[in-house]
Amino acid sequence: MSSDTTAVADFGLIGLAVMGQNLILNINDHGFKVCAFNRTVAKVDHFLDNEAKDTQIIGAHSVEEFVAKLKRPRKMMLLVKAGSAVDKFIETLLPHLEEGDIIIDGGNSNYADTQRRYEYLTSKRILFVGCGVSGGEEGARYGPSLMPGGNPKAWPHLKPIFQAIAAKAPDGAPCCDWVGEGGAGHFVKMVHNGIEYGDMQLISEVYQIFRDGVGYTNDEQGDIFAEWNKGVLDSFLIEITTDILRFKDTDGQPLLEKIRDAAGQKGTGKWTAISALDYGMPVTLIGEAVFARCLSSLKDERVRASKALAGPSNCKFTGDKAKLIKDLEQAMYASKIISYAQGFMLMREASTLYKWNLNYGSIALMWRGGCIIRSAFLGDIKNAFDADKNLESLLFAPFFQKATSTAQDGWRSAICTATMLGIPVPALSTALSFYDGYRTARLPANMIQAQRDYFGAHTYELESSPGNYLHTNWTGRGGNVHASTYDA
Ligand code: NBP
Repeated sequence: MSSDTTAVADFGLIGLAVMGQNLILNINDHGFKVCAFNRTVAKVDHFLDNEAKDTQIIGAHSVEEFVAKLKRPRKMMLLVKAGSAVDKFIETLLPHLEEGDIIIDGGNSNYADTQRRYEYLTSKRILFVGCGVSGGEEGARYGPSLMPGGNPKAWPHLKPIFQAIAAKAPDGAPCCDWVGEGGAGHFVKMVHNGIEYGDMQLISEVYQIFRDGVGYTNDEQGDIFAEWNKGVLDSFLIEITTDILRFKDTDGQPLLEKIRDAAGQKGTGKWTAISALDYGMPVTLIGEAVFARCLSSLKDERVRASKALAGPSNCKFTGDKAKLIKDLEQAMYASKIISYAQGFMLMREASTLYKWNLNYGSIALMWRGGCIIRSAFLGDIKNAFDADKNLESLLFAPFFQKATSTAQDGWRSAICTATMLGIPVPALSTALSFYDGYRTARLPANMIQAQRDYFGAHTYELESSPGNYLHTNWTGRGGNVHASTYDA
């Protein structure tokens, strides 16, 4: 290995596990000199002698040596376990850094931690960037989707490296652009993961209708998904679903059918749902997708319930199969539109609260390649934000207005079919309920307000005088004193 101790490296990376090693090799491939460091220092030499052999990658055996090897302003990324390891490394690095140096956290950190670290490091005159990295090991090696946010002064220094190593969308555009300030990068990555939960749940619901309702074989379903991948649903997840449906175990039987139906989760879908509740945004589809995983993991209880609880007498589909396939394609497409619209609503709310100045068109562009939710459809979202930067909701974009309007008959029909067959479709149906709720000028919330005022004197507003809170003594008993008005 090189013993050079002068500042020669364009970029430093700390964390030599799967993500770090692959990202370093990717950066090296693009002509940048990288210096590697790791808590367990022996891994540095192992990496240099093996995976990084015959590259221009260099290593360091201490934080001091690592910092000394970086060109100014120093650019260093942490790819270590999310949580206290990030804070620990920041504290270890700080005494060796100078004003204007850049620390990037590329791990799966919670955006609130990123916001906190951004504020702390800004006070120390260090430029902090929280960067969502999507695409797993393969993405890190050959092109991830990168979602950097934090101190915008860092971006001009990072842009040439990040855009070189990022995945490229089909039109060649890099799947990396500046997301916004503070914790924006990790927030956007979190919403990306939540949307991924939603897309996966939608596909799973359609698979169950095909399997249990229609009785299609896995190969027959594989053919339908392959066909869908040529249309509006064209995406990585539809593509891998086709492969999964067609995949045979060593005995020639579909492997999929042998897999236990209890879904795991690592938490980013849950974080998205929690922040949706925190910010009062109706991100219902991701919420249902998280709960559907929770329900799936109650496997033993469900098996008992399957024997105790009755379903409909007819649970086999006997209608027009070709029409059902078309309806389900439209139902999935329209539900996806709702899910993305909800995700962008959540980002807009957080952006307003934290003053992140989120760049919505770029976010759609960043998701077009290198990540799990990559799809042709994201190009349409990008176009919608290009046409109107201040788009209130994706559903107001003429393209998506038309798409949901065209899809709605099939969407409604598919949900009716599933409901009559007793097949659960939480994501498909919550999307439709949201659509109907969103396009309803007068919802029944007046009843809720009246009830709240009746039992708790919580007050209500009249349509004729919004902002003016009134209390009625509904029963003639009790007094006219009302509770303070508040929004929960
Ligand atoms: P891991 O998440 O498994 O973390 C391993 C690294 O963290 C090693 O360098 C390890 O050092 C270091 N580390 C740990 Br563990 N505890 C530490 C501590 N207390 N102080 C300092 N260093 C510590 O690695 P990964 O799977 O490569 O992921 C890296 C980051 O990227 C994570 O935040 C992860 O969530 C995120 N991410 C992962 C993927 C993926 O597909 N794996 C995708 C996107 C993002 P050691 O060698 O000394 O133990």
